[in-house]
Amino acid sequence: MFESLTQKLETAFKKLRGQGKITPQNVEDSLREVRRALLDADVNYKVAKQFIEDVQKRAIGQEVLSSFTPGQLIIKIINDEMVKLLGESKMDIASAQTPPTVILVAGLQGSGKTTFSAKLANHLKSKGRFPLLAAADVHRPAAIDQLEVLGKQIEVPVYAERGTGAVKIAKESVNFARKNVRDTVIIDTAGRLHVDEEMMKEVEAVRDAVKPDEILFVVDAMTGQDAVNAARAFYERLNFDGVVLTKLDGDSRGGAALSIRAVVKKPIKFIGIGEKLDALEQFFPDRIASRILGMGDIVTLVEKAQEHFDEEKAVKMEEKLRKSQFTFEDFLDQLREVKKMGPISQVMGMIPGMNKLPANAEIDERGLVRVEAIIQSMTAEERSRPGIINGTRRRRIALGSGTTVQDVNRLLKQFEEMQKMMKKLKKGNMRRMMQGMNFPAN
Ligand SMILES: Nc1nc2c(ncn2[C@@H]2O[C@H](COP(=O)(O)OP(=O)(O)O)[C@@H](O)[C@H]2O)c(=O)[nH]1
Ligand SMILES: [Mg+2]
Repeated sequence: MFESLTQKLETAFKKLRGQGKITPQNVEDSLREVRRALLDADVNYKVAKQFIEDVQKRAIGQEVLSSFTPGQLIIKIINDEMVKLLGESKMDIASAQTPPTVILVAGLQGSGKTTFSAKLANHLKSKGRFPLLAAADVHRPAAIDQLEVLGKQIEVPVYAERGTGAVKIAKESVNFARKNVRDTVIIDTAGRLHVDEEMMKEVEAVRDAVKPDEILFVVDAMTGQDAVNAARAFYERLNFDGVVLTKLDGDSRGGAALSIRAVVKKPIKFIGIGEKLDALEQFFPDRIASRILGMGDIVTLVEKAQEHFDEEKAVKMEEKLRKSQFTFEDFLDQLREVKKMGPISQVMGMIPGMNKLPANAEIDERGLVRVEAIIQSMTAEERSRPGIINGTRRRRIALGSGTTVQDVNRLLKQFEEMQKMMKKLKKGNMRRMMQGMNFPAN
């Protein structure tokens, strides 16, 4: 699913990763590549243009967060915008106040309507509902047979009547459902290879006859821009409620998925991911976005860091440092903030300034555990006035924390250096302070 788009986006992001700071220039450069990747994936050009503009606006506006690597931040922004583009949240299908709920399934020929109808029936059945399938595709004789075969497989009744029109079958199926206590009717209709007037009229007539609670438009994701055009045409005539994207298991380039919502302003509700009748998924925009980006981990990490890194606290901390009031107590606080976010090795790169550390500045979990142990072995007074920690106290602290006097000495020395360095810093500069907190593992 979306492999080539994912690959191209990765290339675009790689260039940003090396950069230290988000500037209008490097945002523009990388977004140009993102845009090209989207167009190659057959995303509607207007949609791609708007998308890039939105990302750009947010990226430039977020210079405060130059704390992350630009690559990580851009990926997060692109991810958020992609979720927005795909539609914010999943949507359930309508349910009629008085049963049966009537669902009309429309779309071009071969898009997967009949398969989807059966999949949906299967899905509803598994949720305890009693669906009925209605075979209202009367134009291809095999279509009714196909639905009957599928219905048998999932043990869902199929309403069919050979030699009649679609409107009559649809109406009768609703009556049949009422009499036979089926709570949901799924009406499978005929499609054509291309949007044509006769087909539209027929679907409209069916709609007017049964007044469906939900009209779902089925579209083959592999058809890219054609899918978008078909969606627009059906939308103008039918004002459908939701979209079903099929064949996402194939080598879909992703264009349809990314464009349809923006073009028709209707949610994608389901995706088909295979020919089998259980190959149906509810549509979750965030999952699809992270599949497209292939960067789920980074997005999660940036989110965690944004969540946990308390900007206000950091500013206060900086103030303290500049006044040399930063104590081991504060330091311990910081350490714990960092640890909340997850494995240190992953998280460090996302702490302001940490991403600038030289590659040989080793940080590992054990080193931090040791630092924490040392600080914990200090008395409250020692923590706030490290100056009083003489030789005897050092030995006691080493013993109490299961470390050596050298370890304690090293920590004290680094802490002192950090305080010195902080005095030289300009206001607002968090980076160096955090860098000062880089205590080597051993
Ligand atoms: N790989 C894959 N094939 C699908 C999917 N949905 C439908 N198909 C296949 O697409 C073809 C056309 O499906 P059909 O339901 O008959 O389309 P209809 O003409 O719109 O009713 C059939 O061969 C289906 O098995 C899907 O999600 N993935
Ligand atoms: Mg069909």
